Parts: sequence; C-alpha cells; structure tokens
Amino acid sequence: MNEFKHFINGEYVASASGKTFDSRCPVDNSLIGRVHEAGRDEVDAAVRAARAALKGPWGKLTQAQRTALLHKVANRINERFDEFLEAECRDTGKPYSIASHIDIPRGAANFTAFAETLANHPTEGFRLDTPDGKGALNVGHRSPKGVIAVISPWNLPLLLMTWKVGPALACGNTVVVKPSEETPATTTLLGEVMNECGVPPGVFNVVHGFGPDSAGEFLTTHPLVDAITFTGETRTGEAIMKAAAVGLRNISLECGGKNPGIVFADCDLEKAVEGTMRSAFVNCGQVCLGTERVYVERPIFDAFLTRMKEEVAKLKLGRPQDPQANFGPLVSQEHRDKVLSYYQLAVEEGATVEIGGGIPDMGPELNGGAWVEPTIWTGLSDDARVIREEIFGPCCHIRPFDREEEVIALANDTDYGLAAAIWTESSSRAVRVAEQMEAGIVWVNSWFLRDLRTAFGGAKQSGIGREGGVHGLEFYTELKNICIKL
Ligand code: NAD
Ligand code: 6OD
Repeated sequence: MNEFKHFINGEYVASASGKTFDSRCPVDNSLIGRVHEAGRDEVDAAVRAARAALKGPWGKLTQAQRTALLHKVANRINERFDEFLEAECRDTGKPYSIASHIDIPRGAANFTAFAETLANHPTEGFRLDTPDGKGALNVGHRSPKGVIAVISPWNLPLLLMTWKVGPALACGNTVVVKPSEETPATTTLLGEVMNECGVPPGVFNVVHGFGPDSAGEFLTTHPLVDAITFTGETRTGEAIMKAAAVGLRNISLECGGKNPGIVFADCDLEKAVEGTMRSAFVNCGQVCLGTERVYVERPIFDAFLTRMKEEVAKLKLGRPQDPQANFGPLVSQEHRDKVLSYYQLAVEEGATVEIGGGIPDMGPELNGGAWVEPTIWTGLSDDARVIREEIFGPCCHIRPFDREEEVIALANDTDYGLAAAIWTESSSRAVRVAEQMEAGIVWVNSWFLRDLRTAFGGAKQSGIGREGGVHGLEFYTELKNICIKL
C-alpha cells in the first residue's frame, strides 16, 4: 500500500491526527494508496521550516550556486523519469504517450529554464541629476519575496507545480506546496529528489489535503506565508484572494477558461483539424487552455465538422501503458459526474450530438474507471450554459460564422480570457484578429506551443498576473530601489 506523507523540513512525516484519505486510479477505480491529510499543526510546521530555511543555508547561497542546484534537480527528475511517469499516469490515468512528451519533460525543464532566465536578468539603473551637480545613482535590487504558498491543480500535476516552484526557488524563495488531493504522487516524489540533490531542508515542503477547512485553507491563511500562487478554478481563486487580503499578501492566480478556436475559410484545413483535435481532446480535455468553443467560417463548416468527427472516431481509448492509446479517462468519478451533467445539459439545451455524448463500454476491467466519450455538439445558442461555462472535459461545440467582426464578438463574449486559437493562412488577418482577442495567450496556427520565456496568464476571470520568463519576477521578488547620492 502506497502512503503519501507530508514532506516537511526534508523529512516525510505522517499527520499527527492519523487522518488519511484514499487515492484512486481513474483508469479502473483501483486503490493507489492512502494520503495523509494535514491539519493546522503540519501546515504550521511546514511554513516555519520554510521561514527558517530562508535565512539559513538557502539564503546564503549565491545565485550561481542556486542555479546549479536547480539544474541538478532537473537532471535527477530526468534520471528518475520512469518513476515520475508511472506515478503521474497512475494518479491521472493519462496515457504514457502524452505524459512522456508533456508532463515529465516540462516538469524538469521548469527548473532549468527559470534558473537561467531569472539569473541573467538585469535590474534597472538611473543616474539622477542633483542641484549640487554631483548627482545620484539609483540601482534596482531584487530580493526573494519570502515563503511562497503554491496551490496546484490535478490536470498537469508535476508540470503546473514545478512551473511555480522553479521560478520561486530560482528567485531565492522557499515554498510550501499543497498539491491537488487527486494527484499527490509526483509532488511527494519530488521531495526525494530535493534531498538527493542536496537542496537544504525546509526549502521545498509539501502538505497534503483538501481546500476549505483543510490544508489549502490552513496554508493560505497562515500569517507567515508571504505570497500565494495558485492554479485552479476561478471560484477557488476568489477564496484564495480573500485569504490573501489579510496581511496584504501578494497573489498570482491562473484560473479557468472557456477558450475559443476560430477557423477561417482560408486556413490549411488539415492543420486546423489536427490542432483543434489536440486543443479539444488532449489530456481528455482537461487543459485550461483547451478549446471548448469552435467557430468555423461557413464555406468550410461542413468539411471541418466531417473531418473532426472522423478524427474523433479514431481516438484510441486505453490504459496509460498502451502505446496505441492517446485518450485516457477523466481524473475522477466526481469530475466525470460533472462532465456528464454537461453532456445531459447540452441535449436539454437543444444541441445536436454529432459524436459521443455518453460513457464508452471499456469492458469489465475498466468500466469502473472515469471514462467518457469524446464529444462534439452543434446547434446550441450563444447563451446556452454549455457555451458559457467551463466544462473541462473532452468536448467542444462547433458553430458557423459569416464575418470577421461577428466572430471576434462571439469569441470575446465570455467571462473568461485565458487563450484563443486562430486558424488562417493570412498573416494580416491573424494579427488583426489576435490583437482584438480579450485573452492572455493567442495562438495562430498552433496550440499549446510554449516558449517558457514568454508571459503566461489570463485576462478577465481567467486570472491575475503573469508568470513565465522574467514576468514572474514581479511576483516572486521584492524590488527595492537603492538611491546613492554621489
Ligand atoms: P480547484 O480550484 O478545484 O483546485 C485547485 C487547488 O486548490 C487544489 O489543490 C485544491 O485542493 C485547492 N483548493 C480548493 N479550495 C481551496 C481553498 N478554499 N483554499 C485553498 N486551496 C483550495 O481546481 P482543479 O479542479 O484542481 O483544476 C481544474 C481547474 O483549474 C479548471 O478550472 C482549470 O481551468 C483550472 N486551471 C487553470 C490553469 C491556468 O493556468 N489558468 C491551469 C490548469 C488548470
Ligand atoms: O505550459 C505552461 O506553462 C502552463 N502553465 C500550462 C497550463 C495548462 C493548463 O492546464
């Protein structure tokens, strides 16, 4: 039986209360292990360990020494690649073919990319003229923000956790991570890697549990936490923002989306189909950047829909280890209930189910898993709940449009503003439309193509702040101006 304990001050510790909860594999609902649930005491111990490490050996390292350690961490994740892969796929059910390309390599790369980018970024300097003619020099100086609480989701567990832990540590902070209750494994395993690489105790801490009245709330309300970085649902982001208001702590919020894909008649049809297939169905549709609303210019609407249905029919559902499988289950039974409720709602709201819409028969060994069919709808009105609310499942609605201004208005008609994908072979149209998208990230003729030097984050209810590249510096460091009178 696996046991997932907290990782505090370099050691694995059980909950003093003895409270645990089950971790189940969504492929077949089998039991993976028991997860210890942190109470206030474990969270307090983790935060205090992180505080002590700030001023201890971690705080005394040079930037170059920290950078070298973070490279070591990335290398060690790659050396233990198969263990991370197996743990991630057991927790999430995602195919090895996907996690071995996306989750684990990016989990490692998040340490090297940010260590390099942040270490090499200059601060500002200004020479000021003064009445005595001698002048003054202003020099920007960045110091670590302090103890950072990292609250992460279940859809890309290692990738999205290290996406925050990497820059936090590169900037000299210490962290307490609260991974999703659904996916505790890879974050727990990272503790071992930190110890193997000689990262000082207390720099990286992990507490397990749920959100309200559990580890998430205890961590975000802890007065010795200096800032909170969060990825997850918009409603949870609101709760975290309220918690952060006490003590005026800084926040970085990466939240939900209801992202549009816009397919113009002058696109390369096969490219658009391939990209939209990925953006709607990869990771079983559980990607915040995924496309749930597809708008297709009328002359190619029928051809696009036909090709999409052909490609959906070819998706291969199967166990993570199956090399042919490119489509796994949803993360949990609870999430499956939510997605299936939208499948039913779509029908009630008048959708035509073009393909899917139900539960696949996976056979006796897998029918207990959280499987749903990949699904395409047409025919919904623009104010349908299925069009307006984030579902976070393998489904999209495809609607025709006639004019560029019309589709820009439709794409922006949402409370969210995370991402958009535009498919066109006209570069001037691509730029014109991209500039009008109310979103933090716009892809043209691609999707989820990530350059870690670029800004990442959402507009409107998709988040607050930008991370990635040097943009994370604003959140992960405190910028001080030192003015020297000459
Ligand atoms: P969630 O908001 O339910 O949970 C995220 C984390 O917050 C979990 O660790 C959870 O335990 C914790 N949490 C919940 N309530 C809390 C509280 N009151 N206080 C402190 N912590 C609390 O999200 P999820 O279901 O894990 O992930 C799916 C959602 O995440 C989707 O909405 C998706 O769009 C979003 N997401 C956004 C991005 C992005 O970059 N914008 C990336 C991935 C996922
Ligand atoms: O690739 C990334 O850096 C990133 N933050 C991806 C987010 C995916 C959301 O599900």
